[in-house]
Amino acid sequence: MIETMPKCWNQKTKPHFFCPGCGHAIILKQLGFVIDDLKLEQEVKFFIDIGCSLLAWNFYNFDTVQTHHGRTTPTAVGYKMAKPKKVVIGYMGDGGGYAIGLQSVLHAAFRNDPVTIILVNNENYAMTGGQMAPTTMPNEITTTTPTGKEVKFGPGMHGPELIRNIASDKAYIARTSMSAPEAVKIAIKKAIKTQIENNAFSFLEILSICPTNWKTDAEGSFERLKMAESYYHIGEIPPQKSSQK
Ligand SMILES: Cc1ncc(C[n+]2csc(CCOP(=O)(O)OP(=O)(O)O)c2C)c(N)n1
Ligand code: SF4
Repeated sequence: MIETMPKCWNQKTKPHFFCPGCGHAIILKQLGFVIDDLKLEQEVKFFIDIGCSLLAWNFYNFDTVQTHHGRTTPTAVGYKMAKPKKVVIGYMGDGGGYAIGLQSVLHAAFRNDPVTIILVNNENYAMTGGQMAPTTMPNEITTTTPTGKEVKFGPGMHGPELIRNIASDKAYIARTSMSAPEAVKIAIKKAIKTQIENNAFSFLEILSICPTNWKTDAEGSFERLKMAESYYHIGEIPPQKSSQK
């Protein structure tokens, strides 16, 4: 039988709080299926950021910890240090992970902390009204770049590629897109298995849509997502051959 909803999904809190068509909800559903498949409901501790990720605070039946903006990674890492047998997942937006919380993500990768970080890249600060984020692409329109992001603000940030440079070779670092939910599920499973089986860091960026701030309908959202998919490389980012970290 094909399951339509994860078993670890808290049914009492559905319909959820995300805007209609939001990518977060599609991604969180895939995460739920992975937790079911790996039978981790009792083992997992889920840490969420400020930003639209906070709307997941009651999404599942398992324990979820609400952290401050950009502080999800150190909170998750601290918990893992205290409870090494638990499976620890941090979930955040591109603002939370690549702007205010970047230093914590980099240190966790550098130390090879055995946690899984899932970062949803919708190219804007969604919860605060759609401002430019580090991942906003050149010429992309946001509320603070109404005529398109200018060259002086730099290119869109390639987070997984940056992290790969300092991460252990044992770490799993990848980017995927919510346009392919099955691929999202496979990548999340790989990331969590890296934590459990290799006792290593894992980082997954997922390209996503924000129809509310993008002011797009379903077709327009997926057209803009396609542009992100051609700007940002989709797939695993393997260790460089010369490196032995
Ligand atoms: C220390 C601090 N600075 C700024 C804010 C305001 N703030 C709340 S959410 C947010 C940005 C969220 O963007 P992102 O992390 O990309 O997540 P999204 O909402 O796009 O999913 C900001 C700047 C805050 N809550 N705390
Ligand atoms: S503002 Fe954007 S990211 Fe936030 S819930 Fe709505 S559609 Fe999703």
